[in-house]
Amino acid sequence: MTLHHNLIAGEWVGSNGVENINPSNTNEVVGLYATASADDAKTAIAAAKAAFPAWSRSGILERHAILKKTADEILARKEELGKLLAREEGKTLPEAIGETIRSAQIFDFFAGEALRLAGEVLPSVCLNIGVEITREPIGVIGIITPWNFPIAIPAWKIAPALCYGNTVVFKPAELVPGCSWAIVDILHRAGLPKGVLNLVMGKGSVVGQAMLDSPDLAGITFTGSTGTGKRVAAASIEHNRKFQLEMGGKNPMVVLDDADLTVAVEAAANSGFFSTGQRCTASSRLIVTEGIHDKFVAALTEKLKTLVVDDALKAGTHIGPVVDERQLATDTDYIAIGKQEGAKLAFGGETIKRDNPGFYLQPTLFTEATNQMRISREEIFGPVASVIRVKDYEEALAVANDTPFGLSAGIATTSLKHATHFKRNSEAGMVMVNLPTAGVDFHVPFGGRKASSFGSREQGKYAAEFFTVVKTAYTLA
Ligand code: UN1
Repeated sequence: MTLHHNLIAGEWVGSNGVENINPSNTNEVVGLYATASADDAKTAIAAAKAAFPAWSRSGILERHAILKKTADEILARKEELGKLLAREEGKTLPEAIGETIRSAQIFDFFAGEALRLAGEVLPSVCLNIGVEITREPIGVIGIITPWNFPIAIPAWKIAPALCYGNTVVFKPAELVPGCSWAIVDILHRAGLPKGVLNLVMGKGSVVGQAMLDSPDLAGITFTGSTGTGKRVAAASIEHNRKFQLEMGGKNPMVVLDDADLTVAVEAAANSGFFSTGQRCTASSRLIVTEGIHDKFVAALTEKLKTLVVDDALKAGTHIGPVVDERQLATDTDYIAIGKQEGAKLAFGGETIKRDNPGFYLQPTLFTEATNQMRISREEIFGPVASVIRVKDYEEALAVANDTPFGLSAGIATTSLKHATHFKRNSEAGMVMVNLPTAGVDFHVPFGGRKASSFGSREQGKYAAEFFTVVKTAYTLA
């Protein structure tokens, strides 16, 4: 099997390979990927630092062309890359192809943004002085990405970093190096100068730690667990470095008596269970008012019965496997905790066997849950959701906001008054009306509040906040 190397200073290097295993069939090795050492990470950071002066002054047409070429190749190879994604991560092939298209759209968007870099010109309060406000790249950016969106999240961090003239050291999640390797290969062949983008695949404790400890990273953008996010924050403050964190969620979906039942059930099934519930935007707290509660639980349970859990590549699969053994153990531990806490297991809860050995788990629904239970407060990151019964809209809103997290929140209602009030009063970064809490656009800001996020928003033109620094220049006329 060929070894996929790390890219450091424009060269493909590295020898130690680890196997990338397919969670739908653990007998299958998707590929062999190099692991970087702490010294490799240091060399990559030095290469990115050396490449920064030239790249930060590169022409916008060059940046546009490279990002556009990358978008076009990803799109042209969407079936192949989607299949790779489904094999390494376990989301279904249609979901994986969708994510691959999204990643092409992100590169396309930032190819355009490179041509739209702009500033402001203002008069000074003093006579005969002009003020210019411009945005400059910040320097070398460390990018650390999670396993659940192996191609979209790398895209939405790498594309703006390069678009605004930064250089990059990129460490993808250990479990899913395949898509990351593929997009780095595409960007490299699209003509990025040596050292502008470096790939260091490997362990968080080794490669990630070397990045956190480096005085030469001007910024780190991280998506992953709350625990690691806190370590990124602490190390970044130590080094006076900019940081942007996207972490967990415990997203509520409110269902009111006046909801369209079909709309509510579709939204809950999608955001609770699709992508195997492995999305920080998944809704795991279904907060349902009394009048519709029993009908909603019955209809959602019927819907769950129809969802096929199987190999991610099989036609007709709705829910692929859990990503690995460790995540499966977390999910089943939480299912046991939910039962101990007194929630009622309304559907699922069991691991299942399929033709191939894989990490298959039934979509799992608890009812009679309270918002104080651990299954309602802690992020599980699996296909597990709980229904919390409430009296009315006011109680639903209070319960929705009573959480340490604040990424995304949804409401299913036909009342304009309640939808409007919820949009205004939800303490989440993103609010969805009659839509799933997960599955976001690529051209608008993404991010949350409270323990879900830290720093400025990702995606769309708001990405410029993190990837640039503002300069104010005064000139005497
Ligand atoms: C989506 O719901 O479409 O890690 C995107 C995550 C998020 C991305 C969610 N950063 O799940």
